[in-house]
Amino acid sequence: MTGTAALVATAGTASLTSCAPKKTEQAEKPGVPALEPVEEDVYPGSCRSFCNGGCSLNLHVRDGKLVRTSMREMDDPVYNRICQKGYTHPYRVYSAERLTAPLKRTGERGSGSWEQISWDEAIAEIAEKWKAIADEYGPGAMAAAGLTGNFGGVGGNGTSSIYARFKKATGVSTLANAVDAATKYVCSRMMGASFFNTANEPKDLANAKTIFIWGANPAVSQMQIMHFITEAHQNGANVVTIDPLYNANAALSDKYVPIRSATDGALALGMMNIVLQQGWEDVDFITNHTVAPFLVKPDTHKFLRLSDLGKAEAGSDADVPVVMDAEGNFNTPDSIAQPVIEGTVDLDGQTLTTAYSLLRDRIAEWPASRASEATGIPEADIEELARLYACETPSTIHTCFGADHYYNGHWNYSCMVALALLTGNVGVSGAGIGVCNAAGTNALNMKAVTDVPSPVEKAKSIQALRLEDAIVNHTYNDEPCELRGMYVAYVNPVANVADRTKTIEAFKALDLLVVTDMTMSETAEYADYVLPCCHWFECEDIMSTMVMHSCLVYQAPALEPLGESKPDFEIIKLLADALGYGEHFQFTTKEWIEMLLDTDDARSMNLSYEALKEKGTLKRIPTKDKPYVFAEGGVFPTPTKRAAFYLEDPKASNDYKPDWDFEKEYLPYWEEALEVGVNSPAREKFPLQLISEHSRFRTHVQWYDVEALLEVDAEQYVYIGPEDAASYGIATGDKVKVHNDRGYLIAHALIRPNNPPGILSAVKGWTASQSIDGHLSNLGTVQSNGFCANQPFNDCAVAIEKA
Ligand SMILES: Nc1nc2c(c(=O)[nH]1)N[C@H]1C(S)=C(S)[C@@H](COP(=O)(O)OP(=O)(O)OC[C@H]3O[C@@H](n4cnc5c(=O)[nH]c(N)nc54)[C@H](O)[C@@H]3O)O[C@H]1N2
Ligand SMILES: Nc1nc2c(c(=O)[nH]1)N[C@H]1C(S)=C(S)[C@@H](COP(=O)(O)OP(=O)(O)OC[C@H]3O[C@@H](n4cnc5c(=O)[nH]c(N)nc54)[C@H](O)[C@@H]3O)O[C@H]1N2
Ligand SMILES: [Mo]
Repeated sequence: MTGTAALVATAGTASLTSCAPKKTEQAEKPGVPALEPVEEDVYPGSCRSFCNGGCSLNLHVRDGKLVRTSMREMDDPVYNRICQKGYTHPYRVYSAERLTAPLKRTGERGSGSWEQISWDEAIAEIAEKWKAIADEYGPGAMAAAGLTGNFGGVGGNGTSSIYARFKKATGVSTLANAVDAATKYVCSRMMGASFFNTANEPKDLANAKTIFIWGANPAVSQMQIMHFITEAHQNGANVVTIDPLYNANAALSDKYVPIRSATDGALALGMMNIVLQQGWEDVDFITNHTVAPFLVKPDTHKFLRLSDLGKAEAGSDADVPVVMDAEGNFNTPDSIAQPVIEGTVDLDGQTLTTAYSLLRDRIAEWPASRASEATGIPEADIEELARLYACETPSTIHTCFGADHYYNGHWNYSCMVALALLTGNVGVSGAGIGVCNAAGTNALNMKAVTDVPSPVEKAKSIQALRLEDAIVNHTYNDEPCELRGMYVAYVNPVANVADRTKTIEAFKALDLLVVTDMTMSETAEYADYVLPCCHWFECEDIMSTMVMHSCLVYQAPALEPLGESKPDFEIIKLLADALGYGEHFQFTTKEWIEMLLDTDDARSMNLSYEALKEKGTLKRIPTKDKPYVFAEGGVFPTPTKRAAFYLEDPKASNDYKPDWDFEKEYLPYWEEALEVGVNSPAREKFPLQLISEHSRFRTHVQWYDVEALLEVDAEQYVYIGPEDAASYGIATGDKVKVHNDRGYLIAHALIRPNNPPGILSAVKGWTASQSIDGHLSNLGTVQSNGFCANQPFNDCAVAIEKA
């Protein structure tokens, strides 16, 4: 916050006076003539970019206009940060692309013909059509979509927002985006928490001796984390980057390990093989904090439980898995201090095996030589990686979605998580695997958010991977399905769902498509009605989830809504009212925040609306100043409180039943990716892989309209390594066409030594109108894993030619 800021009593409008604006003065520098003091109000704001940085900003407002943003001091100053995206918000707020009035389609879908209508007309017409669809086909024939646009906890797509309440009240289906889903799925089933909750707080990286940047690009995609890694490195931590592309993290690492794409699971299995050979496993952790001593019944694959011994009712809470002592007695884990973790036991004519022995058998299938063959990493390097990770501890795996965006994503991550468990690198300071969200605490009154009646017993979820089925063919999982209309906010499926041509066809077939956005997104182009929402700084909100640090961040309504734009919070209330649910939506944003903070947890951390508004950020960490550690002491948020490298009852997250193969799910498992695997048939016609990179200058499409950033990042390139460039006769600056059976992208080529032979890459987030021709999202497949629904963006085989 600006150092000498004095409180002033006035601000632009009555509604703004309560925001504790600050007046700032230009600091005098020796030798520089003093400038006229500048009158400006400084409001607290929150960047809501889905880099999950959740940075706190000062919004400098003069005469009601945002003139600049600056870093705002956080309640925990180690998270004081701002990036080029945070600095360029004024360009977004006043972008020529901003929508300023509701629009109604007048021509064919996607023809770009619109007429401006009033809010009253728009809401009344939408409600009428919505109700007609719900009356004819049921409330679930309308779906709500939302993703990264704004995770605000009041008016955004945050789980604590009014949007969550609206979905429940209307009984709409949810469009399941199936992005970044393999990691979430693996972490939930193995460690009891979603991927965004299984890492320690970022500042705890200072306590790591070894950091593997494995399938992540923190230099670009987790800027709130990167400096902790560089600081740890300067303080002596080993930093290793495992990535098929040589990126900025690789450049600062002690060791860069170029891995063949989507073979991370094989690497983790090979490393575990070495760990076991060398005796580097953490026996105490395995015994006491994992399912290692549980006994697996061969017929059902389930653990032996008290009910099998006649000591509890099957399925009751008391029916816990049992373990065995050295004398062969069975009892609950609490009653046996040193359970047997290896071997078999005969019981009632069956041979039961400990979960740990089953894991060891699986690992034994993966000697370093096999892992080396699969990954392209020399055996000696795999051995060194195993030693570093298991011996130079605590070790953190900083991972994100590099190995997730493949058909085999969840297999890659199940092996990586098993490696962390085998070596005891979870649940202690300096260790962990995953990404941190809100320092492990929610503290919000989530029950109140959805405490509203719903017209459906259970809302349906429709995978974005099956839009064509659900909308065009009216079938989903071989059953009749009516998906007739969609309300799209905070997301842009036409730009981001794989196989874009199919997405467009599906959206064209909808009876009603309503898009609420700040700008005419590529999805809005196909809408019947486009509703203009405010920029984040034009409405009151909080960032409560999807932030990596440990603070709750306040967003003051610093600016008047541009044109006729309205806050999403108000738009949802208008829609709810017109649809007949208005009585459940009688809140102001202040009341909503107060409702969220009405919990004992929030009170115990002194989180109140007034304090939040005054300070802008409030630390909300149950462990006070000590960094939050996930599953501290090895206590996992699973039913058994243990982590599971063996799953007795694996549940598919993919609801397309025919492909379920349980044999691949009980234990860590790995097989090749779908299109970019070595023997994939797709490779015959399309020999190259295309990796999507995330942009340093955008999050997905957001910031696409910022002139200042377009000056330094003027166009989307296809990156190609020197070897491939030579063999295809391509030079930097050539127009190239990257294509496969699904579509193409035409862009200029840029030869970059970072790309090894066989791998092209391109930055995602460029709109169709910013591309020479085609679109990156034309190229990806919606063919997803038989067990885990996930969009495999990088599992993408292509060919390249000069255009
Ligand atoms: N080819 C390819 N495709 C990919 C990926 C890839 O690697 N390659 N990555 C995928 C991943 S990881 C993700 S998470 C998705 C992201 O996909 P999306 O979440 O669809 O990303 P955006 O296109 O940025 O869409 C966000 C939209 O929300 C709007 N928005 C911003 N703020 C607000 C607000 O306050 N209110 C409302 N109503 N709208 C707002 C923005 O203007 C924008 O149009 O993309 C996926 N798509
Ligand atoms: N600036 C910015 N930040 C963002 C986003 C953004 O668009 N811009 N998007 C946000 C979102 S929604 C997401 S999902 C996250 C994504 O966060 P990250 O997953 O960190 O995303 P990327 O920057 O694509 O980095 C992934 C890295 O994995 C590598 N990789 C690709 N394939 C493999 C593989 O098979 N194995 C291994 N080991 N590595 C592989 C890539 O080369 C790349 O270096 O970033 C978030 N943060
Ligand atoms: Mo993502």
